[in-house]
Amino acid sequence: MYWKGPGVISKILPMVFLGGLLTWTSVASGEGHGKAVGPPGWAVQGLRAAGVAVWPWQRSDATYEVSRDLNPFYLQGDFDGDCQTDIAVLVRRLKDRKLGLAVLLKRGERVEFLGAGRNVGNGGDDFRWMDLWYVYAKGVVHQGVGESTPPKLRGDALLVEKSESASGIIWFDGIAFRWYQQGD
Ligand SMILES: [Ca+2]
Repeated sequence: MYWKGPGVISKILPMVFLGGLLTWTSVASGEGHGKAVGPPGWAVQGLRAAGVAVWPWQRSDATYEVSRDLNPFYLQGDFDGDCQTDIAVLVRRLKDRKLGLAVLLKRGERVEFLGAGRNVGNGGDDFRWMDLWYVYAKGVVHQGVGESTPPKLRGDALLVEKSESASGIIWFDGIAFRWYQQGD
């Protein structure tokens, strides 16, 4: 009475299998919903070397994982001003889920973590407040809310924002990334 017969199972199993296969192939090929779900190929190696799992199945030996909680979850620009494209990727530190950015410079040879457990000015060490971010193209930075002099950008910067609330510019001074408060 409890045995529904092989007919049902033989119909369900292939559907489950096929569904799983389709999901896996669309993730692996980066074509889910018509947009890339992974950073560009050149960045993946640098991220992994810095302990960032790009895909969930890489977590076992990773300190961070790529977060896809914001759209976009990575931005490209020339953040150190050397005329090579760099990339900033949204990441989480696995042990405490603190959100931040991994910035890859020099084609991934140098990786800087901002947030995700590392303090960056008023941004703190957890960027979970951030709901908007974009590239602030190299140019003039206007006076923010504080007294401090706006930075002279040597490359592109990142503008990180809690919409209709606080925002800051994260810029590279030649040695390290720094925070400049824009609005609050
Ligand atoms: Ca660069």
